[in-house]
Amino acid sequence: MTTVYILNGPNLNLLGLREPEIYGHDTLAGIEARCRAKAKQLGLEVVFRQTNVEGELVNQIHEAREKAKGIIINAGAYTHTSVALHDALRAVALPAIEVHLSNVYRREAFRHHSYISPAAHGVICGFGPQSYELALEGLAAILNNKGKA
Ligand code: CA2
Repeated sequence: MTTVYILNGPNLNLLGLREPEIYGHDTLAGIEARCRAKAKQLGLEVVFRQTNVEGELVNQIHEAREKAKGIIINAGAYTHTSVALHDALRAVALPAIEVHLSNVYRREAFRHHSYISPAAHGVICGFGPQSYELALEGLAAILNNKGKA
């Protein structure tokens, strides 16, 4: 079975508990369940992780190099700050999809820049938890050579 890593960054463990007007009512566990159901339909195995620590995200990206064929990443606020995540994604050279629950371009200007995007195959934002399911579909297409590489 083809494995994909779904990596989540800081504060996403609080989903469903705070700021539902921005991030909705789903918890991260609920999003994980939706991802597992979608991955099953697509014939993919999912490793789903969350950490508040930037270096742990770097380590998880490195781990994916050995254990996975692709990465879906919501790096949270590190999206807008982390050269280390940019470098890690470039270094492992796996197809990566950047996801965001919110439409970051409708929000504060500091969310309009991403260090992840130049290292990603594609970006999906603004669809709430469905952003993750759309990312899984896109990644599956890439891995089946049906998506633009
Ligand atoms: O829209 C997204 O998915 C974000 O990656 C979420 C990040 C934010 O910094 C990015 O600009 C966009 C923040 C995640 C914080 O999640 C919270 C959940 C509940 C309460 C407070 C924060």
